[in-house]
Amino acid sequence: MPHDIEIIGRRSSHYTRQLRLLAHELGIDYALRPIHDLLSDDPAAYAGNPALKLPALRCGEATVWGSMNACRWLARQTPDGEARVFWPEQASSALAMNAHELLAHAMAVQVEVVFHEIVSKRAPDAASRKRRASLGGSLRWIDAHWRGIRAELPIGRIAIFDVGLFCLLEHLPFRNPMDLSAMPHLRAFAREFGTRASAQATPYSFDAPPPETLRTT
Ligand SMILES: N[C@@H](CCC(=O)N[C@@H](CS)C(=O)NCC(=O)O)C(=O)O
Repeated sequence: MPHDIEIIGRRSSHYTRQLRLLAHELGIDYALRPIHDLLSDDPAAYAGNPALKLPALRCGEATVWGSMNACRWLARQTPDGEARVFWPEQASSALAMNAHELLAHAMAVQVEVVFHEIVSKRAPDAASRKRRASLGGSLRWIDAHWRGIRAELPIGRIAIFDVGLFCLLEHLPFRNPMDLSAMPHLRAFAREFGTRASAQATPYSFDAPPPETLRTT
């Protein structure tokens, strides 16, 4: 590996897991540097990202913000890494493009649901109902079009779609339990993908606080 690689993120984050999981799939070593204070408004806490978002990837002199940029940069660290991955922009039919759009949206709306409802404990309102309807609707659409979507994902390559979908589906019971009983394809997919070594090496957990916050004096 040409550089030491550091992922700056959180073990409880589905976007961070996407990146970690891809690193495991590609056999790339990395160190995880946890971001402890999600409410910090100092970009330095997020590897310099002024959007105050995670994850980021540090690789030699380069720091890359955003999970998709980071996945691509990571894949470039091995000779055939980029070619082994099926990237969202390689989806060519309307069905496959729409599936990627809905997954990207569902991952983003999950952050908002967790932030507003679980972390901030805000009372439900019209906006929170719409967020939930949009998350559920996106997942139901993916489940309903499952066979068509699968038919367009190449066998033998690591589809970012699969990596992201798995990270989202496992994030639901971890942070935002939802009834998926009417989505049999998604449940079966999560079960099967969860047997992969990369999935088992990256379980969700909350990062321990930094040592100074453990001091009692
Ligand atoms: N487009 C970004 C979105 C990342 C994102 O929303 N990350 C969440 C954690 S899973 C985050 O930064 N949450 C903190 C916040 O929104 O304040 C990416 O793909 O990396």
